Amino acid sequence: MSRTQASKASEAAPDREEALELYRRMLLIRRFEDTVQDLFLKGEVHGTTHLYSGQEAVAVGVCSVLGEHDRVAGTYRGHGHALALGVEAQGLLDELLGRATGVCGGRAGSMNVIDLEHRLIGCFGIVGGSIAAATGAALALKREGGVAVAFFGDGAINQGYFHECLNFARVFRLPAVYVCENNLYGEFTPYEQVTAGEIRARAETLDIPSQTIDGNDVWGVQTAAREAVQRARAGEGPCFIEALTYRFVGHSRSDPGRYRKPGELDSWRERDPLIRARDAIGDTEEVDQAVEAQIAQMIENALAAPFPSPDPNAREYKDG
Ligand SMILES: Cc1ncc(C[n+]2csc(CCOP(=O)(O)OP(=O)(O)O)c2C)c(N)n1
Repeated sequence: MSRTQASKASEAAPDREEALELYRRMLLIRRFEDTVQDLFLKGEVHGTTHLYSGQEAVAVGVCSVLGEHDRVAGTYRGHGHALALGVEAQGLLDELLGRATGVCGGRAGSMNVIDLEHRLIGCFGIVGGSIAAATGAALALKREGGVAVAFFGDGAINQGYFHECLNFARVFRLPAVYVCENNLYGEFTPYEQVTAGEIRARAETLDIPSQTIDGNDVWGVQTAAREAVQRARAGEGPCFIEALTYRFVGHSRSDPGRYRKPGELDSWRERDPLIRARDAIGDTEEVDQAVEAQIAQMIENALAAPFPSPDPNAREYKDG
């Protein structure tokens, strides 16, 4: 993989069917997140939530090139990673509402969803936890076949284990792809205020091929991810991708994001990954309507689902 400094936004969309599918996944994430925010404000979602709105092209582009043996570790902003992998949206919504029909029986909450059937080895509330988990998975996959992907934010690259894990992955040529979603902020702090040097340089110094890409261009992300995954599959070791993106909402819960510079949000909205995809595809009405209907039905189902039994010694947890 080449080490490019500037983003290489792809102009060419893939064939229409595939383009529509990528768009559908991004739209599902966007509407899912709007729904979660709404239900959170109504008191139906407990604890906290970190939404992914604005970053959809990163998860969708990367996950679109993964195969059945690959594994993914997401962050506490992980609803997007889960849906991009094909985790059932209904099961995920039920999970966030604490219902027994949720993908983890209603006990994981927003930050800690796991769905092994859909290759999601976990979402992690600990900043950078996904890096360690994916590196461990990559060690196993080196023998078994497959690639492990870690999604993490720009804040995670200042954690000690970022360096330990990437060094380990490079030394042992693990099939790992590290995807840093640089959305410009770590919680409420602009990343340049806490990060010395260039993000990509952290990987380059460990001799890990790296590139910075436009994270709001789903096809550009797909192209970069395909290259990185193929390289890892071929036994050539890990790659690092810095995807430049932006979250349209606050860090979590009801954060209105007042720390943003004036006009910043508007200028990123003009680069909305969904609008860009829609402009490239043309007519998306059928997909738009199908996703709206799916979401409306999901809300109804989720609110009607039962809560889990409060028994702390439930058998399934003892048996693992
Ligand atoms: C090890 C650790 N330290 C601190 C926190 C508190 N915390 C939660 S989110 C966050 C900001 C992380 O920012 P970034 O990695 O850029 O991800 P983003 O939220 O922008 O997606 C912090 C410091 C934590 N969860 N884990």
